[in-house]
Amino acid sequence: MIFGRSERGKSPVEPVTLKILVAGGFGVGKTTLVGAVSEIRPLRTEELLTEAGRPVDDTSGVEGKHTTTVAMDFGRITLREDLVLYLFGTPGQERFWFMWDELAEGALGAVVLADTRRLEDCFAAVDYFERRSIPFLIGVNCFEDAARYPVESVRKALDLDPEVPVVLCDARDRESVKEVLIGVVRHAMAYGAGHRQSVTT
Ligand SMILES: Nc1nc2c(ncn2[C@@H]2O[C@H](COP(=O)(O)OP(=O)(O)OP(=O)(O)O)[C@@H](O)[C@H]2O)c(=O)[nH]1
Ligand SMILES: [Mg+2]
Repeated sequence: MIFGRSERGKSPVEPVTLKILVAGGFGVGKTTLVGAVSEIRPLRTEELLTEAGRPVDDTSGVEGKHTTTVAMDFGRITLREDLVLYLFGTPGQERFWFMWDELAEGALGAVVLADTRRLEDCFAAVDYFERRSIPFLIGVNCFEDAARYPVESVRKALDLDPEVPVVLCDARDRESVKEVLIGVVRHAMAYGAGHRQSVTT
């Protein structure tokens, strides 16, 4: 087959690229999730949690944790030949929330990770996306030592609108995270179409 100059070296389809945010409370597994699926070495901006930070960094419930994200996580995953997601993990701690508006710019949708032992930690993220009409999905990151709750109780506890999907996941597992991301894209396509004027491509 003969290709013209413009086609040479090009992939057959130009993929659509979508931006997805990964939000949720401190230490819920955002950096882990981005790292589990990213096909490029994820960019991380982790800093050591230090003795000096102890009064402001509430590590109760995540005592094994030694680092925290200070700006963002960044990763990429090709869901299909024609669909690429760019993942932006937000910093979990309140003192870094001033960065959220910039990270949210142009986002198609978001995953809000939740830990059932500290469900209240994701209230702020839920509020944030509700207020801005950014479609989101709740991913319940199932830590081994946390009690399992039916998704309906999580939905109730978070007082979610009925269309917001709630899924159980394991932030360390690539296939599980892929399902979550497919869920966000589907939800955002269905729900976002009527609510938002344009989708970034
Ligand atoms: N058992 C278990 N541990 C997990 C899971 N997800 C994350 N972890 C661990 O929990 C800790 C916190 O995970 P991170 O991915 O750093 O959390 P984060 O949400 O990025 O934290 P911040 O950026 O500080 O808000 C790490 O030690 C992970 O290894 C999980 O699904 N199961
Ligand atoms: Mg992190």
